[in-house]
Amino acid sequence: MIDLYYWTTPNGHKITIFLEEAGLEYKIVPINIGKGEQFKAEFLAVAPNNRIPAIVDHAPADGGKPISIFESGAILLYLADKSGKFIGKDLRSRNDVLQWLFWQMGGLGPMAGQNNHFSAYAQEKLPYAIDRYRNEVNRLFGVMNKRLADRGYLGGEYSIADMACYPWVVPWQRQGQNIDDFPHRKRWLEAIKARPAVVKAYEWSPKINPGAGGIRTAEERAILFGQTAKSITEAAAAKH
Ligand SMILES: N[C@@H](CCC(=O)N[C@@H](CS)C(=O)NCC(=O)O)C(=O)O
Repeated sequence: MIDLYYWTTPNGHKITIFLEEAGLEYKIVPINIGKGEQFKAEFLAVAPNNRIPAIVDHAPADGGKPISIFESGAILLYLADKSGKFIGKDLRSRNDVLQWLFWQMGGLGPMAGQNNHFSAYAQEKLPYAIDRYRNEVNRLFGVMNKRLADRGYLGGEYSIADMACYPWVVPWQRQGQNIDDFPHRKRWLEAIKARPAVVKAYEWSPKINPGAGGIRTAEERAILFGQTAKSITEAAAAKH
């Protein structure tokens, strides 16, 4: 049994997609990041970066005590190795999957996150920041489209690299992009969207976070966008 510390965001969807695809048994532990639950001591013990997702595996392969993991890329890699699924089995295909997984973690995810922040969430609309991140996301979409021109999925076969990227491509409109400019990517998006496990993974959203629609209130913005090192020390102090 795996505990998944989850909220209904792209990084959360990556892991429900994997768990559904692999048919692993899991329990959702909701962490409402708009309410500040990512600062609770129990969660910080598992995820010291105060970000979802995180997991606890109660039956690790070495038969030892439960293992906790934070960072979605590390979680996907751990689960792929645990189940022997969705990661290339030979040196070259595994290498392909890992390159595109890390490309998502270091490029697409952070850039799309900043794009969203400056275009949708920032109260002050800064044209330089908006253009900078929208253009960078556009470049990354182009890189991915080219990669998909002559293969079905990023690593060849469907893998954790696709599961990591998919939730960040779904909101392409919100990212200020036109999917029709990226036909190979559009075909890839539709193929993944139609997978029964992906449909099931996204069904958690309305159950866990009914009426989800991003960060709406000043209180939510203060919790999410006003963080400094103090946020963690204050959370730790509040525990005692
Ligand atoms: N690099 C991290 C990023 C995780 C992340 O940014 N999670 C967001 C939700 S998508 C979060 O928990 N935000 C809470 C906060 O900002 O306090 C990963 O891939 O796991």
